[in-house]
Amino acid sequence: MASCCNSLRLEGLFSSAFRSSKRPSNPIPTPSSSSSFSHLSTHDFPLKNNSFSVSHSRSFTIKASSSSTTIAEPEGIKITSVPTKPIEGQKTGTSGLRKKVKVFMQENYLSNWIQSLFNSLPPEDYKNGVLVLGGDGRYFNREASQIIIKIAAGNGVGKILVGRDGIMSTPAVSAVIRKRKANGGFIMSASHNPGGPEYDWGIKFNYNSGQPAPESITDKIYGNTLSISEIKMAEIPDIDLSRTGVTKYGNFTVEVIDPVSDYLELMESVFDFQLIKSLLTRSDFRFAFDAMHAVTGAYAKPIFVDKLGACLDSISNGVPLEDFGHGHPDPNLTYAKDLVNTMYSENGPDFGAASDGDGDRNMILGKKFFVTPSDSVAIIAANAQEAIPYFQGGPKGLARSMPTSGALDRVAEKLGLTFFEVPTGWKFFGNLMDAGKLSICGEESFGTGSDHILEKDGIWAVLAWLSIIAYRNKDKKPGEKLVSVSDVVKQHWETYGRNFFSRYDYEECASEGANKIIEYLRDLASKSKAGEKYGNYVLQFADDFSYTDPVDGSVVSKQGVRFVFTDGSRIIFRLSGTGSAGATVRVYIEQFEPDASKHDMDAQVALKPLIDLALAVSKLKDFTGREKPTVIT
Ligand code: VG1
Ligand code: CO
Repeated sequence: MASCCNSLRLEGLFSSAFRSSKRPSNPIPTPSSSSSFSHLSTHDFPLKNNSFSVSHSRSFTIKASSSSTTIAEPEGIKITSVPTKPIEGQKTGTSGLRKKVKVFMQENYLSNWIQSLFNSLPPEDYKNGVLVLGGDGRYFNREASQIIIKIAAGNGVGKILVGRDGIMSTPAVSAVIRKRKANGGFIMSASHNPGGPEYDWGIKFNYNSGQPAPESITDKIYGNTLSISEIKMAEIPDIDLSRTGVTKYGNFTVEVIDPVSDYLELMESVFDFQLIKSLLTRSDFRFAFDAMHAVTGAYAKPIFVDKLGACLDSISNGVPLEDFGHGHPDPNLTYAKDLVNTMYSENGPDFGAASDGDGDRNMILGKKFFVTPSDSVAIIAANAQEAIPYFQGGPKGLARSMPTSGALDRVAEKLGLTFFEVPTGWKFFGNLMDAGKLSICGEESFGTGSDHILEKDGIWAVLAWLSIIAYRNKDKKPGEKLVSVSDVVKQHWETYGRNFFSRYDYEECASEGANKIIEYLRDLASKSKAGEKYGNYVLQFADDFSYTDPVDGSVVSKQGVRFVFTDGSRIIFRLSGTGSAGATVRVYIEQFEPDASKHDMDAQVALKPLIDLALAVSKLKDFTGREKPTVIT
């Protein structure tokens, strides 16, 4: 046992790993001893209603009306045509379709969307093909898994690979699609949005290189939801997802797979696990990971503890729960408060990290130190070649979403790398990666990743940071002062300057006021002229960001109104595309500071004049009636 474990008992506010949950019912077990059952026939398939299957009487979202007709019986599977009608509002946002659980539970709501997706894909992309199905363990995933499996079978899919208990993180789904050469995959998650009967559910579709479906597909799906008239359902029993193994029904196969192994294998090929282990097992280094009762609970123990030698106590909230233990699985300073308190306490750990609902976001903290995500991606890019074997030959290109700070731009410039600025949402990075133009990218919203898969990847970001810290300390003897997270960040600022950055979120505003703000700013931007004075700032340009994809030439517009000043400072406004109720206004504020003597300032203090300017220019209080933001990052 690693010596660190003796010193790693975290007290006080830090909740210990695998503690009894605030909501102990239906915990979804972490991967452990699973028995395999192969080639069970329909007859010996366990039809009993165990905790992960759904009784037919609870399959309420499928309207099996008396007018259903049998449309085919290929080799023993009966496929039924279930009549349905279009449902309004099934347009996907920044990342998949997200609504309240109650909306998804309405008759045929989920089924209509899934069938519309099959109606949107060329048949050769799924007929007799392989699809992947995973999710973050949230409420309604069990029912949804069974519905998706039946509609996939009904549409002629050959095989579906499902994570045990329906669990698979977004990055792991992307990894499995790529490794198993699947045609695509579904992710049952509303990501960082809260879960439970009163909260959110969501569905995302990733395509054949594991990337989030581009707008060309999601627009087609939306179009088809407006004209749908039938759902093709296979009449097969509910699948027991609690055990790995293969089940066949005629030409259709369901394989329940371990959600961790393919992903772990990929991580071992990207990083030097021995190097990371040498850090995590040091007695003078303490690590803390908060899985927020979300999907990385299933990954944290096998990866950080079993493989890399971290202590079990270093994992908190490590069991995925249907309602995330009443939490909001968003790893930021507001919603990951327990971890933040631990990291800022006297004698806190040296390194802290958290991940979101579906495991694609990350927050990185040092001892009493928060790494802003815009800095995080820049620092990973600057250190990748020396600390991470996957980047041995150097990264190919770098990219960030438009509102993310320009810290990464400076690294690209110094390293002589191609650089891209794309709209908010990971789907815009995929084409660049597929075309071999991009290696490392990130968003200010706690998303960081590389072309090892085509999704942002929370655990990857944590391993990247651990690699950097481990590399910097590899020759340090016990007792010698270690290079800390804050040392790495401060050295980076010394070299590149500091891009102060903050984001203000005004959640659940009335849609009307929120829309008006954006209309007002769009108008203001279109009328503004270079050289105009905004307080002490001089305008360089203002616009509503639009983007032409350099690979396929597709154009997206209205991606955020930005005011860029002559000193490089920016204020940016956009509406969230991931909410399920009302509207969230996001205000992004950035200012570059080359002077190292000012780098230690608190971001809120350094940015105060610019924040005040942003609020005044947008008349935010007047339009929303809000005095204060709900979340400050
Ligand atoms: C937010 C973030 C965006 C991120 C998206 C999905 O979108 O700003 O950067 O890609 O969430 O992340 P919006 O439209 O609400 O600003 V996740 O982890 O929720 O899939
Ligand atoms: Co997410």
